[in-house]
Amino acid sequence: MLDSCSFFRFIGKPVSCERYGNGHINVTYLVRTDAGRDYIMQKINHRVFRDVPALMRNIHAVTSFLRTKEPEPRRVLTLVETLDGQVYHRDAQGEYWRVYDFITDSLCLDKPEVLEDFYQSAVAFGGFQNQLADFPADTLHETIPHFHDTPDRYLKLRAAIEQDSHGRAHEVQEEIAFALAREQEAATMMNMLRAGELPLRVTHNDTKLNNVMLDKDTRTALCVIDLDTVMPGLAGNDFGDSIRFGASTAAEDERDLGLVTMSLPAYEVYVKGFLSACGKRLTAPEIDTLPMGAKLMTLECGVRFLTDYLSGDTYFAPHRPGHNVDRCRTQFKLVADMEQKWQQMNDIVHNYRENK
Ligand code: ADP
Ligand code: GN1
Ligand code: MG
Repeated sequence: MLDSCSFFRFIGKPVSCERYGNGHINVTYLVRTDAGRDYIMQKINHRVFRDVPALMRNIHAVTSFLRTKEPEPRRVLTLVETLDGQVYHRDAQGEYWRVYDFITDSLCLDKPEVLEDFYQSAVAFGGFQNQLADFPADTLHETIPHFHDTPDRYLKLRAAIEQDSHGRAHEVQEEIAFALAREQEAATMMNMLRAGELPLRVTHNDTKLNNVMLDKDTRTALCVIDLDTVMPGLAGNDFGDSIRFGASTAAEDERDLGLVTMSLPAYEVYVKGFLSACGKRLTAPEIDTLPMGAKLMTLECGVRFLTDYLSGDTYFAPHRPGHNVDRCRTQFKLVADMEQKWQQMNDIVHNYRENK
């Protein structure tokens, strides 16, 4: 892997390059140099992101735009150029590589250790939307078409059930039934968008807690990372994906479903942080759809894991047999729990909207 390093303008000579982090999509390495500098080098998944040059143009444009508003190095991702001044390198095997400055003295959490961590991620993602509100959204390439088009995710699920290419459908009948029972509701947000009731915004689209860096000493938000899916989208979906991941009381792949619930205190803290960081930008119907965003992003993610399981695990890398069905089950458990807590979820949003 050290070979790939030779194409980038590092400060110092790379001395080590090791796998790093818990992402599902790209392959991430930590590169250290003899000048004491650290970098993040990533092999970009071009099976998922079909047009890497366009994706890198998006990231370059967005990070350059954010940089005009924020001079502190650790508060915006900084791309490291190749020796010939490009923002990515394509190797002889056709793989694409990019490098970022390592965000030093930071924390990246898979689970909030204290509620304040989750609040800080809400501030980061709300602030990200706020800062990009005047970015020209129509110049962004759609890096994965139909990414959060939930009805389209259902079409793909139906096709995978029909094909049953790995003979697994009989094992997941309960999960299939759970998903299909909610198919109509799953179209709510997309229907509102098409009817002009929700605005299209520049969104992050993958607002997991582990896509935010916190300062290791102050534990306050530093920077939003993982910008591959920055595209036009819905604010409620950005909110919702955060709840899906960060308000869960267990890991995304927990096998003991008794441990998996949606924490209302965590949800409340996130509502507060998100509305305070981007609230004035949001319309009343957008704010009203935040609980639905949480439910539908969780349902959609479960549908995606289920589809991938049925199709032979070609998208989300499994680390054990049945990993994607385990992931699907946690998502559906969370959806069921949100259905129980639906009234409180709506009350909390209304309460903070009034007090905003
Ligand atoms: P993926 O799309 O595979 O999730 P990410 O871009 O989120 O890839 O990177 C994976 C992990 O690498 C992150 O969760 C984080 O821990 C770490 N990481 C990514 N970029 C940086 C950075 N600039 N500085 C420090 N750590 C980073
Ligand atoms: C993937 O790349 P990562 O691990 O942050 C996925 C998200 C899913 C998430 C589930 C480009 O995110 O959409 O919600 O896994 N990213 C892509 O953990 O598909
Ligand atoms: Mg990530």
